[in-house]
Amino acid sequence: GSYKYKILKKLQQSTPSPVSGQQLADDFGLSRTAIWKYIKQLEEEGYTFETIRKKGYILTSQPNSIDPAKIKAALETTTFGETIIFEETLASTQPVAHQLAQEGAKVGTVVICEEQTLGRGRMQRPWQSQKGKGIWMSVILRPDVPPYEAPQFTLVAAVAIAKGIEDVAGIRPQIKWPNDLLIDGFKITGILTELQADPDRVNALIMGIGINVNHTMDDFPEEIHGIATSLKLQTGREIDRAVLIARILYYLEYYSNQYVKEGFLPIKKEWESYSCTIGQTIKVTTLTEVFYGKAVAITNDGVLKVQLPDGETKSVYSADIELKKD
Ligand code: BTX
Repeated sequence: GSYKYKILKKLQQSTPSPVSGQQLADDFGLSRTAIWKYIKQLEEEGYTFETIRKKGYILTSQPNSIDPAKIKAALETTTFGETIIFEETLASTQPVAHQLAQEGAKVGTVVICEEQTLGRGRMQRPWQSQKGKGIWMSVILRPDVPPYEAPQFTLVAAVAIAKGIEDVAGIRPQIKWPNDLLIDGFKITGILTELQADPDRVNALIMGIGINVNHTMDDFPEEIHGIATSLKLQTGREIDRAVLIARILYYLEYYSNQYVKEGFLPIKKEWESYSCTIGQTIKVTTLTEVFYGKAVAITNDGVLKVQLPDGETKSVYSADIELKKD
């Protein structure tokens, strides 16, 4: 099976140019007949090829599946995505990833499914995860950082996802502190960072990522019309989820490594370039209070600074914020 996806990767990389059967045969030390058989197998999985006489095969379309082998064919990481646990339906990918992390799963292990029946956001709020439409995944990180730095990884993930979306969908999302990606003010992505830690050491971060990819408005339940949007609604085209997943894993690996080596500062600059929060008047809801103010900055630790009407500045570590549209 692995030759099949190596051949696929070659064809993906050369699109829209053809690759000859002979070339593929030479590259992998296979016969041309073997190559032809793999192409037929890929066609059965829903890939389509144009065959040009004497020139070879051009990949013309791909099924929009999140088959682990297809994700792997698109991966450009060192370790992230090496292990991918795929299920058609899960209540939520988070508890599965928690369990695996406890059992010692490696950094970069991914749990992903086509549909979540009990997807959740922060504070047990529901996360709508329609079958086949989005990316519902949890990634296990094991950064060597103290637990109090964990919340910054939500910002790291936000940057990684924003970059991945920008590369693959050609559209630039905005980051709303701390854990939402928006396009045009509508929510495209939610991030849920959960922690397994000792008092002084992070054992695992379970990074839950939900991205609305190929939804039409009808695919969303009524209660989030007016809140949610999808990449397809925003770009007018179907986005290949496997390619987007691979790209996000690439950036997640890159930026989480960079965080551990260089700290938050270089990532903070990226974060700021995507931010739609700083400079805005916002409503802040924490567990204990609600107040209004102006978001003035994030600190080098990822803490949001909010200036109140009386001039006092507050540090916000964790909250829901609403951008005031006026
Ligand atoms: P959050 O608490 O910031 O956002 C949850 C809120 O977002 C809901 O109350 C609702 O208003 C709105 N909402 C629900 N579903 C959607 C949607 N599909 N698109 C846009 N808005 C929506 C955000 O929490 C964190 C979400 C993480 C989801 C991932 S998916 C993989 C992993 N598994 C799992 O159960 N959760 C994470």
